[in-house]
Amino acid sequence: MNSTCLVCSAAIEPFLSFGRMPVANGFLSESEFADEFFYDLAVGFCDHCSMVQLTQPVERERLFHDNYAYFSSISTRMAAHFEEFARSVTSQYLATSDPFVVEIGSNDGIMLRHFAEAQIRHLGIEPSANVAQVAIDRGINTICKFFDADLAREIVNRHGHANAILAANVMCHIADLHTVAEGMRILLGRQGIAQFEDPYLGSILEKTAYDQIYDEHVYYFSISSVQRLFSDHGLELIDVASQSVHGGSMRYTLAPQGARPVTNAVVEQQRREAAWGLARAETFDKFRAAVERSRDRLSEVLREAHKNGKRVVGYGATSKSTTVTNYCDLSPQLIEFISDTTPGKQGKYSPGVHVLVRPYEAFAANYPEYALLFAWNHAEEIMAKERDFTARGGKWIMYVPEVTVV
Ligand code: DWN
Ligand code: SAH
Ligand code: ZN
Repeated sequence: MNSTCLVCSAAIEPFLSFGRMPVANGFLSESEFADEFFYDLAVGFCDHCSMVQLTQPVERERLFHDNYAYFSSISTRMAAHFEEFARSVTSQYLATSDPFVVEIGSNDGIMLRHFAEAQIRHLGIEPSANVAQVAIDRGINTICKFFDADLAREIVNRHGHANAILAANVMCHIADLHTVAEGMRILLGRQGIAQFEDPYLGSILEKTAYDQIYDEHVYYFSISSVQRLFSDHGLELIDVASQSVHGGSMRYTLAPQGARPVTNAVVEQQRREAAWGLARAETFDKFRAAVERSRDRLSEVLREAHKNGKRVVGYGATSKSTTVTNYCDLSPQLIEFISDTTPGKQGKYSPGVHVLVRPYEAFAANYPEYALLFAWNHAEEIMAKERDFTARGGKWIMYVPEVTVV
């Protein structure tokens, strides 16, 4: 099925389809099975503006509401990452009198809390009411709305221009990026900068991390697609920096056109993207082939374990796991349950395939032979705390960058 680019309206063709998918963070109870919502998950590449994107985005109110399942502060590693992010913004961009910081998609305040604690003027924009409330309870100024150009005007009227706009793992979630880019330009005035980070297309392709593809991730950014999108709104990409979190992210720095020098890092990363062929159809065809191989191999490993009477438990009920379990058809027959530390996910079933999510204690109380690491992006943190599991002979099944049993 052909569709049109969400950024530039050119025609695009999908290069990879996953079939029918439920909402990635739509953990549900048994009584809700009958009414579960499904859509067709597929990604395409726009030849015209080089944006990789979902061909059929899901309505945002289905994804972000007063019962959003992801609480950012759940991982120690991410808490440390955002503390460092806040520190670097403060020292580089806030050395002025009475600075003002705005964060888009501030969730439970994992990053903004550092500005609040330092008594720096700050404002979080977070449409999911339950996670926003956690931030508010922590004393972090938060508005429960979707960010757009109108809201940016309101913020300028009330608080003045922002010295820094920050956004982590949220820009790629917003289908209408034009109103967001426009809002950022309005909110920044002439002096400010914006910094945002998201999973990087180059890393997703390199690691065959196809599970980053799900409803909330509408876009898979590269340097060229980001540059092009924001330049239409008077914002220039002045710096980029790779980040190791979430399996390989990119942090982009934007400033009003001509306001600040462009670093070499931008030019170098662009050169790398050209060499990799990040804008060539063959690159995406190769990715599709690698994804299909990965799916077949993982399915085989799990079916083999089941045949041999081995227990397999999923580790981390991630959004990403919804793509994997549904695409590879991993039913409760193959995965006994998924262990997760988020109270709101526990006792519910995973979207689509309906594997039960249980508290971490259920994993620790009766170790299975295999743990399927859905939270592979937190592998270091998790392996460090699960030495006892491996010491007792437990094995990890991993599927990024390749299906392996270790
Ligand atoms: O982009 C997004 C990122 C920032 O977060 C959102 N669209 C949604 C979400 O994606 P995710 O669900 O794939 O994120 P994580 O961080 O990979 O999720 C980790 C999950 O694993 C959480 O449910 C918590 C759980 N967990 C656990 O049970 N034990 C995590 C750790 C570190 C643990 O030790
Ligand atoms: N920044 C956090 C949260 C990422 S999850 C982190 O990196 O851990 C994505 C968050 O963006 C969710 O909390 C969601 O409610 C929020 N969000 C989605 N669309 C948004 C929009 N248009 N404006 C502001 N926030 C949005
Ligand atoms: Zn386009």
